[in-house]
Amino acid sequence: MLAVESLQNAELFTLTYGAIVRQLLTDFEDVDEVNKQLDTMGYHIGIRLIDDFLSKSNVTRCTEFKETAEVIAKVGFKMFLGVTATVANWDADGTECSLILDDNPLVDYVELPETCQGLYYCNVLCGVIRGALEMVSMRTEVKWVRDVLHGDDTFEMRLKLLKQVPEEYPYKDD
Ligand code: MYR
Repeated sequence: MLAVESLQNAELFTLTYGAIVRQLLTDFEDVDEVNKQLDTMGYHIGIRLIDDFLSKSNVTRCTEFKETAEVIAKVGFKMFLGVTATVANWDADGTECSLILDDNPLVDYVELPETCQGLYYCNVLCGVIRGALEMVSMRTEVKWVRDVLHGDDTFEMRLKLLKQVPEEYPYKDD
């Protein structure tokens, strides 16, 4: 049996997340629906977490999406997950890239059973990024394209900028 005292925070977080996914699978009995639920859950976390991120990280606001992707990979992932990611595979117009995780503590004790092969276990992370970016005026689409739990050699997330809404001044010049 696991002694709680011997667990690090990160391990507790990993196990707690596992329990949430298991509960969603029991409640919805459909992996596509669970994927959606995890993404939505992440979105709600993301829209709250951005303030914390901006105040703790002291990053200056990015002007380029390329810069934003690097900040997420090197500062955001490090702050909330303790790992970094590599930004790669940019498309020609610089609006779509991949974040390749160097490591993924969320899946430390996880193996997908046969019945859950379509599950994107880490979908919460896609939602977190989508929610966080929406709060800094970027509408994005975020999805997994490679997943170690599906037999791929790494975790690769595709991040696509759909629309960058110009930030408005809080007052009008008359
Ligand atoms: C800007 O463009 O002005 C800076 C925006 C940086 C957004 C960073 C979002 C952090 C999201 C962290 C995701 C962590 C996933 C575990």
